[in-house]
Amino acid sequence: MKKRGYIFDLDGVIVDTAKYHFLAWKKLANSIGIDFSQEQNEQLKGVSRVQSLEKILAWGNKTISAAHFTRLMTSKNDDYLLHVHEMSESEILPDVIKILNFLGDESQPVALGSASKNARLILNKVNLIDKFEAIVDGTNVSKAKPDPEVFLIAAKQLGMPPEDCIVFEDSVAGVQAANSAYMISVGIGDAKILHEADYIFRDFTEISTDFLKEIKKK
Ligand code: B16
Ligand code: MG
Repeated sequence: MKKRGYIFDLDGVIVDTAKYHFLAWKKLANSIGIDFSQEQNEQLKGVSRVQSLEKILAWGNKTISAAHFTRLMTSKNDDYLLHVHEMSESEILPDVIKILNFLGDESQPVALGSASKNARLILNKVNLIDKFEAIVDGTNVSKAKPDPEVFLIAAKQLGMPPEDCIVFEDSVAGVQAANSAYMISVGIGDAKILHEADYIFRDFTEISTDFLKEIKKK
C-alpha cells in the first residue's frame, strides 16, 4: 500500500462530542437570555470556541465586555468538561478503531487535526492517544478552519506532502480547509451538507480497506 498521511478530525469523526457542546452552549446562551437550538449547534461544528461564542452573541443581538466574554468562555468549557470527564471507549464512533488498526498494521502515518483545545484530554479518555503519530489541535493553530493551517501542520509533522494526505472531516469548514490544502477530503456525515468533499460517507462502517488503498483526488 502506498504511504500516505491520514488526518482525522476529532469531534464528529472519532467521537460525537457535539451533543456535549450543545448542552454546554445551550446552558450558557439561556443564562444570558438567548435561545439556542440544535440547528444553531450544527453551525458551530468545527468552529473554534471564541468564534462559537461570537456567533451566539450575534444571534442574540447581544454585546458584552471583554471580561464578561472571557468568563462565559471559561464557564462553557467547565460545563463541557463535566461531560468529557465521563467519556470512555464506548463513545468511539462505529468502525473508527477498525480503520485506525488497519492503518497502524499498514504502518501508515496517522495524525489528528482538530479545532478543539480539549483534543488530547478526549483522546486520553477514549484511550486512542497512542494511535496518533502527530496531534495538532486548537492549542497549536492561529487560524481556524476553513483555513488549512491545522492540516498543513499535521502533514508537516507526519513528513508527508499535502497532496499525499487524506482528511476525514464532518464539518463544511473542515472539508474546505482540506481542499484548500490540496489534500483528499473525505466527508463523514450528510452528503447534502458536505457536497464539497471529494468523497462522502455516512460513517466509517461504509469505508472499506480497499477504498483506503485506492483513494485518489477527484
Ligand atoms: P473546544 P473538531 C471542534 O472540534 C468542534 O467541532 C467545535 O464544535 C468546537 O467548538 C471546537 O472544536 C472547539 O472545541 O471548545 O473543545 O476547544 O471538530 O475540529 O475536532
Ligand atoms: Mg468535527
